[in-house]
Amino acid sequence: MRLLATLWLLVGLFAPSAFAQPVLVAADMRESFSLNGAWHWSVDPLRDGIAGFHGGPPNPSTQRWQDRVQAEVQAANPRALFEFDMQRSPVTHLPGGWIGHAPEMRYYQGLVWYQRTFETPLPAPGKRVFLRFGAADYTADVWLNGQKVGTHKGGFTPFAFDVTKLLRAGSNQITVGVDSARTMDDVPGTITDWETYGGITRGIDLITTSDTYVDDAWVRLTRDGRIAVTAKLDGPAAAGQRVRVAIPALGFAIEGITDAEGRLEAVRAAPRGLKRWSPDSPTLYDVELSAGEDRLKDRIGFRTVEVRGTQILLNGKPLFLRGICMHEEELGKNPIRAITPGATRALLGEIKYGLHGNFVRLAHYPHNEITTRMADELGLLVWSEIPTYWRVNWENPETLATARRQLRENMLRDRNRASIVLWSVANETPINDARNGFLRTLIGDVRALDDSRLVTAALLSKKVDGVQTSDDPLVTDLDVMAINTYGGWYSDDSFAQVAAQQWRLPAKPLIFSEFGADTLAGYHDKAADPHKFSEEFQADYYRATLAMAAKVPQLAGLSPWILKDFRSPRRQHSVFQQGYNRKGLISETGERKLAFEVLAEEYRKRAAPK
Ligand code: GCB
Repeated sequence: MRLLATLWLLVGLFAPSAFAQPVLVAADMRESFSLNGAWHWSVDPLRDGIAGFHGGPPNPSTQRWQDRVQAEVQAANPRALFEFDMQRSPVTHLPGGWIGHAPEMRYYQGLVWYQRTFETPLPAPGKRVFLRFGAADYTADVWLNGQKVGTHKGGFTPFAFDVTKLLRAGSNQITVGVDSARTMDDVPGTITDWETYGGITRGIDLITTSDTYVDDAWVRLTRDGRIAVTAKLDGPAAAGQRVRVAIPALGFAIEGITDAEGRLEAVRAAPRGLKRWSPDSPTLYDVELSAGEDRLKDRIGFRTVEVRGTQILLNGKPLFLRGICMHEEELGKNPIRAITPGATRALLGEIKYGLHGNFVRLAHYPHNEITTRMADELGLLVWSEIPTYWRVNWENPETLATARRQLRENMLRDRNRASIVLWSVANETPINDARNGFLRTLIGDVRALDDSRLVTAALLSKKVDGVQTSDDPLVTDLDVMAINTYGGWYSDDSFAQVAAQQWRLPAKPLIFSEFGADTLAGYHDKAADPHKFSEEFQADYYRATLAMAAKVPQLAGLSPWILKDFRSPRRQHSVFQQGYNRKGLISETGERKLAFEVLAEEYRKRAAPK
């Protein structure tokens, strides 16, 4: 059984067809041409653009991607029929979820077409051009000048296609069909406690590289104090190519020659002068990679993270994670998931400077790469997660393949981010054999792709003889156990009972990865026993839960739920929620609730030198 699982793991990870898409590591640091901005959009609720009404190919009058300039065809042939007109469809600004395109898109789940034209010179000889999307939720089909370039499933990870041969000098037309519909075979499945934001939610770029280029490069500090490089070139001269990785500020370089597959593994003692990255001193170095004609830069921090007994060690020293959870949603009245450096700085700044935090759990899926870069810069440790959330079809190998692909895309995008210390494979999943096997495969993938960080998953607990405990067999597979706990919110327990709650858990580092209470900012209840949804209730709930947590000996960190109120279609209390999960310590527009100060005070104390 174990042998079979290992074989399945190896086949899945290394079969060329399964992961043929380029990685384009540090894509945001490469020469690029942004396709963000004005795009035409058009809904297609019955998916006529994809298939005809008898099945088979779509009717020419309804398919949106044909390589024709509609106005020209109609000028030549007045009888030509088009039942759409992308070039005269409404215009929106991308990236951003379609919830912001028009009020009637609020609950739309289905197919939306996007189209724009752009002018570009032909790629110079010896150059390659990739069309890259930071993310599109959930399935994206992409055409360039009428040619299908590819498909991608999964709403939160990047994907790119080599379009060098499809570009034309002068005007080019790009068409994207984005379908937000999901089933329980997808990841996440159909039920989430957040707005999934259908659409093209992250940047769209044309990225130019040399013919042979560094597709993947991972540069890190090993636990035994060496700098290690794992690189993969792609292109005609990928094999036997000299690769050089230099850190000019340290006068340091590693060189090596790629093998027949274009891969390189190299390692060298770290230079004496290396300053380690930490939340208190988030030192980043310019790292330059060169291979043949290709040049790639990145900004990388170097640190180690490991577990000793019930402690998490950063750079060899025990560290308490003073964190909070966050969804990918900007502050403001009508968020559309359009993350900019300013938007993410505002949120991470509240954690770092408002709460005195050093840690953020990016729930429940990979966040924008702008955010993980900003965490590197500001000095915030990161928990990075894939959306294996609540329930998916554990028995379906395709579902597992989708989860594995998202995990891999996330990890390859972000392995160079010093801020990331934990990879999480799931949130609050039910214990059963199929799920255990599914998640163990993901844990195996994490370990195969990155032996320098820790693996976790947010788990549930249960009460046995009045004591909270976990019987989740997965705990033994994880480096750090994480538990979501809502006693006093989803139960009627008094605050005294919450504070007195005892835990019996294995001797491993524990993070209380969620606890929280819905609260409408500005709703006050000064009674001795305040009602739920009031600011006073939330503040008392935090006091009680923090008192409970402080008594758990293996506690290594906290990430309460959640920094900011966030859109969730499940939350329809007409007075208190109005389509928002209100467990934020700040409202959707950034007003701080009373509990903000309760947590800030706790973190101030925990941060103070002992
Ligand atoms: C949870 C989930 C989170 C929810 C939260 C809540 O346990 O992990 O996604 O939003 O509880 O508010 O109930």
